[in-house]
Amino acid sequence: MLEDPLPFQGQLRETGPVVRLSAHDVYALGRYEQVHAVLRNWQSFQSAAGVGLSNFRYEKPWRPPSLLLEADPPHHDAPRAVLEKVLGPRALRKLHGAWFADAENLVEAVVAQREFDAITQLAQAFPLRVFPDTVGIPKSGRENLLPYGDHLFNAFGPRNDLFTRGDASIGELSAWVNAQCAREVLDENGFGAAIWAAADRGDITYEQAPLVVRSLLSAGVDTTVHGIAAVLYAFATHPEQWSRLRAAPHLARVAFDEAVRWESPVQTFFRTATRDTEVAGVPVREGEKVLMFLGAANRDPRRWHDADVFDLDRDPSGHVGFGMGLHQCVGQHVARLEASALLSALAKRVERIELAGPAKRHHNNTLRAWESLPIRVRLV
Ligand code: 4IA
Repeated sequence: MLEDPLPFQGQLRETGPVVRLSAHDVYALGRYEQVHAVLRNWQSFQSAAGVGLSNFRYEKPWRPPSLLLEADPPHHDAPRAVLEKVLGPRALRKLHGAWFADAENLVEAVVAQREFDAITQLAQAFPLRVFPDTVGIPKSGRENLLPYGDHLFNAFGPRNDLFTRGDASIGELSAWVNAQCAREVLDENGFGAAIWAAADRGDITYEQAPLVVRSLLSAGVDTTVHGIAAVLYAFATHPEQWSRLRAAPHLARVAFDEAVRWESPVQTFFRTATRDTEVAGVPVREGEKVLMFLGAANRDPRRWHDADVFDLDRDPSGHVGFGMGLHQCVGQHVARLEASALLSALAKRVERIELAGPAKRHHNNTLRAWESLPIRVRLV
């Protein structure tokens, strides 16, 4: 199932607009129309009871809930407004030059090897080069970022082997992450300091600031790593699309969004009904969990023509890979900037990109991820 979720997602979509998963006592949605509708309806489908399988009304969350992900209006809105500003297009314009230059340096060194693992050397290496520095955390301990994220995304459930194996080290990882959110340890020019400055202005409280920084470290690393991995895998297996990008490098952003649609690095999320309601005429009682399969919706043939095809000529906007509605990924501009910096650098130097061996999946309860992606490149 984690190795290849596509057959299940197809069955889910074809079974009906709402499917009962009796093993977990939840409703599941696989069609675009219903996933989209529930994501937009925060009034009837809340996030504050957790967006994983665990219902925070009855179970204590494994960490203090996120002020963004696991909150609803009105509490959600002040932290959201702060991050929208800190991570918005205006703020990112300042980073553009440095990130594109950094991507060139990394790509030059990596492609000189001709054969390499695109996961460790590009998809992980690039976000880890630019993002932690930009948040402003110290250098030491950064090896904790990916394992922390991996556990966070496993912890959305179910409580299987992946979850329990991560449990052993999460105390230490969490302690390290939480320590990076303190004002004293953050560089004064970074996203982290900008969040603390918002507390000085009274836009959020001083109690909220470290948790908002924690959201950056939680949601900003593994997601971009696997988003970039998705687009690299797509190009390695679609040489004609690589040629298309090389002929029109401005398509880098569209390519990234199309890869996010096609692979859906974040595969699933829950909401919880706040009242007796319905989805597609099926009654859903107050307090029930609804599981949305973003990956299934992003390949729903009712919404997408040739849904399984990675195609730079389509308009992928409207995909739910970043979510939809008021929780829609607040870091998506950061992710697009990272991906387009890397793709632009590659497109300049690499004429052909192909798999050099079997790609290996990394299993995670929420993420569609890669362990390794052996790549061979032919240089221009
Ligand atoms: C947070 C959905 C995923 C990308 C995500 C994970 C954690 C947080 C937000 C989003 O800790 O705020």
